[in-house]
Order: sequence, then C-alpha cells, then structure tokens
Amino acid sequence: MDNNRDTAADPLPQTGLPATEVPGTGLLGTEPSETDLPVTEAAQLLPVAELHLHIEGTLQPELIFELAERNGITLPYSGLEELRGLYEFSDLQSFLNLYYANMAVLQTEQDFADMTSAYLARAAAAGVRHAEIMMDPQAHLSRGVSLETCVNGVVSALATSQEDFGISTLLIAAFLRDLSEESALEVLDGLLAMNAPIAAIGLDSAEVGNPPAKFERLFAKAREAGLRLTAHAGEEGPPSYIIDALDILGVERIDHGIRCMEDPELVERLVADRIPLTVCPLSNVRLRAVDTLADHPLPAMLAAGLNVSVNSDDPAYFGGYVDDNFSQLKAVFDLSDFDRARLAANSIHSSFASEERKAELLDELNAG
Ligand code: ES4
Ligand code: ZN
Repeated sequence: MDNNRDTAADPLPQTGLPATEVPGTGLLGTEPSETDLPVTEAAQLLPVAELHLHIEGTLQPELIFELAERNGITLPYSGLEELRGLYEFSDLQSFLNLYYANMAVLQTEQDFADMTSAYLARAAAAGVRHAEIMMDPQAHLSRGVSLETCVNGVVSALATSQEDFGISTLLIAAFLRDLSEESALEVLDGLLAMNAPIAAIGLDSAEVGNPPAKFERLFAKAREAGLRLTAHAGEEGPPSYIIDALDILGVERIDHGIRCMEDPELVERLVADRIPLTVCPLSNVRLRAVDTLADHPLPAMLAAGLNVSVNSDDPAYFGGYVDDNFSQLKAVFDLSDFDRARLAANSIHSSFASEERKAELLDELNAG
C-alpha cells in the first residue's frame, strides 16, 4: 500500500472553514462519500497511534503522593488539593519546573513500571492502539537515578503492553535541549552500550534559545546507530527551528510544529513532503501557546493539507488524554467524522511502527 496517497489525495477535510484548494493536489473540498473513510458515532473511539507522549507527564497527582509515601519522600505540598492548585501554567518553563520537581518520587524500577502501566491502562480506554513513548533519562540521571533503573522500569511495562492492553509500543529517548550536547552524547552512548530497546531519539524541554543546531552531532550519531529521529520544534520557538530540525538534524517528524503556520513557504514544504506534525491541542492551551482551544490552528492545519495528528503530550498536567483532546476539539470546532478519521489515519501512517502493524491498524480504522 502506498502510505501517502490516500491521505494526500483525499478531499479537503470538512473544517467549517471556507473551501480552499488542498495544496499540491488541485482538489477542492467536497463532502466525503460513504466509501472514503468510516462514518463513526460521536462517542465511538477511533483506533489511534499516540506519537507525542512524555511518560513522566502521565504522573497523576494521586500516584505522585502514593510513590512519595512508598519511597519515604516528603513532598512540598500538604495534599492533593494544594498540588492540583499548582497546575496553572503561564508558559512552557512554568510547567517544566513542576514537571521536573514531581519526578523526585520516581526512585525504583517498580515506580517507573507502575507509572507506565497506569498510562497504558488509561490510553487503552482512550482508543490508543499504538504508543511511541518518550522518556527523559537526563532528568533522572541528574537526581542520582541510574539509566538502568529508569529504562528497565519503563521497558518492563512496555514489554507486555500488547498482551495487557492491546497497545503496541516503542520507546523514544528524549534529550533535554537546555543541557549541553556533551551531556546528551554521553547519555546516548550509555543507552547504546546497555543495548536499551529504544527506537528513536527526540529533543524536548525549554525550546527558545536552544535551537536544533546545538544538537547536530547528537542526531548524526543516533542516525548512524539506526535510530529514528524526531524533535520538538515550533511549540514556542520560531518557524526557523522547524526548518533547522529538518535540515540540520534530519528529523522525520516534528513534535508540535504549530508555529509553521507563520511561514507559508514552510507550510508548502511540510505539505509537499508529508512531514508529520504531532500536535497537542490541550497542551498548547494550558501552556498558553494559544489563547483558547477555539484559537488553535489545528483546523487551519488540516485545511492546508498538513499531516497532523492529535496527541496528549503530558496528559496528567494538561487536562486530558487523547480522547479528551478529540472530544474537546469536536465540541469547539464541530470536527467532522471525516476529520477525526483523517487525524487517526495520519497518526498511524506517521508512526515508527512496522508496515505490518500500520496495515493492521489502518484495516481496523477502515472497518469502522
Ligand atoms: C514538554 Cl509540552 C513540552 N514541551 C517541551 N518539552 C517537554 N517535556 C515534557 N513536556
Ligand atoms: Zn512534548
């Protein structure tokens, strides 16, 4: 099957926006016919791939307190209510401060395994059938938690994800862009030396002031090691960071990428090359990248013909998992069944899963 054709040449998604030409296709928007993609009930969950998910961002407040007690850690919050009161963010950094602080409760392999299993159970309920899970090894190493502890803990839960939750999974080692490239290279060496089962590397944390060029050698090394490549770009950073992630780092996917909409020439390139953008609407609202969900560029991105998917990012912090992202998008934009099915298909096509697994999931999606 040609993975690109069916998404690239489909009629324009029905976004409620004026019909415009889909760049590069010469097609104008039309209502999808019965045979294009399945018409699903509003409440029905579509099988999706989650491509942008930080496992440390799935730590729910309840689990934070449970793990603190188990590990004899005193948290600087009196209880759940006080902690929950801190989930109001003004930008990416204000979130990252709490996200890194809460990781203190992750001490043992079992802690990492329990966090991962809790995510998989919730993701299964959200319709996730394949998940590409990022973890931040440097955020644990800096606290004295070994690479073996964090990697083996997460991997122990991922190893049985298909049997336990019906979710195929793979692991992405993400590197903190506010740390040095030397630190990242050292950690990548450690991961390769221990034969860690990672499929890809990513780049996350504070974006502005830490451009992709800082990590050219890291990505070259990962590519040589046969790893797939993705990077956060264009969340808070300018469109030029997206261009540099593609041209300097050679990434296959862009995490977020919403600021591409400020650069029509870049949009044209992303559409032509079918570059996947793993968009996280509720995250963008909570971190004030957009004012409200109604202001989110997702409908415009779909209308432009961009290869976008919907993901949850740090669901314990941003008010929802993939199903919540879909239902709130539907409520605000009256997202059509056709749009939802296209977003689901995009997520599967854009994954690093085997061609066999992608075909299986696409069959499931098309079977409605
Ligand atoms: C992140 Cl939303 C976001 N952006 C950048 N880095 C991150 N790490 C965890 N969540
Ligand atoms: Zn992210």
